[in-house]
Amino acid sequence: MALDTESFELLLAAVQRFVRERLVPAENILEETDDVPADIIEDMKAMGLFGLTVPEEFGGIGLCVSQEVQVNYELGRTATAFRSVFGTNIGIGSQGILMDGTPEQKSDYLPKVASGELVMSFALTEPDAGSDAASLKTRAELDGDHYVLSGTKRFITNAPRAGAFTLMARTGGPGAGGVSSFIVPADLPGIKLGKTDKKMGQRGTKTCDVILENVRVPAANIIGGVPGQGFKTAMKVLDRGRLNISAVACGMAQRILEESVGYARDRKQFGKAIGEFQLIQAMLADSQAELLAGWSLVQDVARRFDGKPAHVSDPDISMRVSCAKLFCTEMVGRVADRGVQVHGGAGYINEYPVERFYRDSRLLRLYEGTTQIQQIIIGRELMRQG
Ligand code: COS
Repeated sequence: MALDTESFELLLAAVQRFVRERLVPAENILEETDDVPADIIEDMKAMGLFGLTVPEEFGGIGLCVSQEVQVNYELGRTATAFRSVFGTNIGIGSQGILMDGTPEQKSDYLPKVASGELVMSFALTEPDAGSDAASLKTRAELDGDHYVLSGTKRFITNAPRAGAFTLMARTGGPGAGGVSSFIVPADLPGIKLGKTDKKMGQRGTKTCDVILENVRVPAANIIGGVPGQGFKTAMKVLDRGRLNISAVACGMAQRILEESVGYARDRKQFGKAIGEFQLIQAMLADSQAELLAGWSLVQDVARRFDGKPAHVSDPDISMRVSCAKLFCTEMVGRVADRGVQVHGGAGYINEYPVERFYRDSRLLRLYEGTTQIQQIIIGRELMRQG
């Protein structure tokens, strides 16, 4: 599955223009209102951004992973909250249905996802199950042809905007084998949302608890129809999600670098532009080199991803995804830190975009698996391969 090259080039150019002309100028509004303006969301729907990765047969654009990472690179060049409006839809919110869903689940949900009519979000994390995702406690008890779900999901991105969740709950015994993934419509009786989290950065991205109290979900809503497969679905979804976070990290690093070079050209000290000093150039050079290394890695892993069927997982590719997530998200942390340093005191003032990117980038090392979880995945696979 991929969009033909000519159409993709046009789409990418349109996304670049949209980021430059619509999103970058709205970054301050986002920061002040903690929300994405409604007219921007409408423009995103009109551009087809809600259906980027949904196959054409279900009304989407049908990008392959190599194309998706390029779009995410461009979106990384502005505030992350813009992407989060539709990012869960085309990413972790709906990929489970795409990868492992039954034909009925695909035809019921994916067209609505692609049009933006249905916003989906991914609900795995719980108060006591973060990195140790397989220990999740949300119960799903079979009762006739329904499951009754009770539990709390935490830090759920886009929950306040979601029409449905891809939600992991325990249908069986302890551990990964007891977990199933459900499609849970957000308006079912018994679902409540907690208050919106106040975060360090990524303002405009909405996250909150999702509390389930005896929520009756049809058994037919188990993704793929077979209980006990949900942890694997979640991990496969996260593999693709982590690669996309890596692409966002590279785009963000590119923007921070551009802001830093621009500042270094304009700002004069000791009688000349600070960019003429080699100590400033050294910081810019390190950022450029690391950014190019990260982006090459992302594109390589994306090509490997495209070389296999979407629903099949490959431990070697999962390991490489973790390398990309680890390297690129740590890399953007260093680039953001240097960006602030190049700006000097101005970099600590919120008039300059680097201040916001410094805060926004911090989350990339945490969500969709911390750096330490990526290290564990890489280390385990190295030991397995021998
Ligand atoms: N694709 C497909 N299947 C996978 C997989 C992948 N990428 N990773 C693991 N699995 C399978 C394993 O093969 C295993 O299957 P079997 O029981 O048939 O052998 C099963 O899933 C359990 O895997 P594992 O034993 O590795 O599970 P662990 O409990 O040890 O946990 C980690 C694995 C730590 C990697 C996992 O819990 C994780 O990624 N944690 C971070 C969670 C996260 O990213 N949270 C962010 C939430 S979204 S913002």
